[in-house]
Amino acid sequence: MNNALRATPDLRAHGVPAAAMAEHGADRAAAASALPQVIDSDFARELLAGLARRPRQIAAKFFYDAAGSALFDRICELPEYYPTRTELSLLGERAPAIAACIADSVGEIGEGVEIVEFGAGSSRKVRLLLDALPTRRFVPIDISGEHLHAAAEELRADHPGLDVRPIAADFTRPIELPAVPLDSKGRPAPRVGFFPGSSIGNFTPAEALGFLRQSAGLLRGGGLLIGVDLVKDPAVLHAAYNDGDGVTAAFNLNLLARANRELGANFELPQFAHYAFYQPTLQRIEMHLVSRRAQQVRVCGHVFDFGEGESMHTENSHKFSVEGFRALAARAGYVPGPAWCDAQRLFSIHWLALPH
Ligand code: AVI
Repeated sequence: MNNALRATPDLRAHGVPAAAMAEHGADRAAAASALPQVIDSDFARELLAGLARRPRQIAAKFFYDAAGSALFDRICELPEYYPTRTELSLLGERAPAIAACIADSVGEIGEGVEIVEFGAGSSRKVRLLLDALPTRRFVPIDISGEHLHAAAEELRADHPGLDVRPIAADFTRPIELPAVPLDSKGRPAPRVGFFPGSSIGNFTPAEALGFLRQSAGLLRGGGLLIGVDLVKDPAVLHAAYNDGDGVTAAFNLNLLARANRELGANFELPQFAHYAFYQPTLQRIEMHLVSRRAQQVRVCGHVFDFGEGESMHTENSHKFSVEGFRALAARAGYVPGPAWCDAQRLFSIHWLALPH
């Protein structure tokens, strides 16, 4: 079998790069009825392109439909997955110092800052910040609209005076924020970005730099508070992405389940294995879905052959040194401020300032 995309109506029309298709033949009969509307979604376009590419790859942002977001929330509770609890306790313990540092850095807080959270999810961590930093408006941005709006409702109920303006969007693309609120004297609220969870690690280094540059443009005069996972014993990293309950495996496989649900694909989930390992030369965890046998899969009318052992690369999770991350932030135009770490140096939280 030649691991090829074989049914090819006109993938170019659906955003699949010509280079990715060049080596593939067409099966027009299968394609005739194969253009459901869902093919216009980003997920459909990127999955088709990713399946046609070698090595096969898809952006990690597609994990987060409602089911994937719920699985990720379960990952965050796992004993092996140290990042969430470590960052939460760091934030809890250091919130007064962090808030004082931010207040000092942005100058006049006036009637409160505006917090913009990138990839807000359940907005659990920002609550610790809201308790410590006078805030008049909170703008959570997340790709998973359902999850986002539910979390926004809960936050409104708990913080009646807070203006909560959720934006369901992919923040890796250019994004427009509502105009900064003005206080009674007409002064703009300082804008504070919040990007916890080390989601920056899910970008390639070039994408991470691109995100930091783009966010610096949005946050001028304020700054960014960002959670960054640290390099450490590979055994600790390995366990965090290979939990005993198989929740991370379910999270990874949900990508295929999502394709079945949304795109009418026919991935047989038991025929794919979750595979996650630490790649020390690139300082990152890689997650893959590995075909357990030779098999064919149909997605939006296109047939893909998987060889036994062939992988689809689904996620990178880069780990950083404190100094390495500060250097990256400085390249993007930030002025790195303090970094707070837990006693075991598992995780770090950085304040990156943006003077006017
Ligand atoms: C969201 N992101 C920072 C998580 C991580 O650790 O890279 C996603 C994740 N993947 C597997 N487990 C958690």
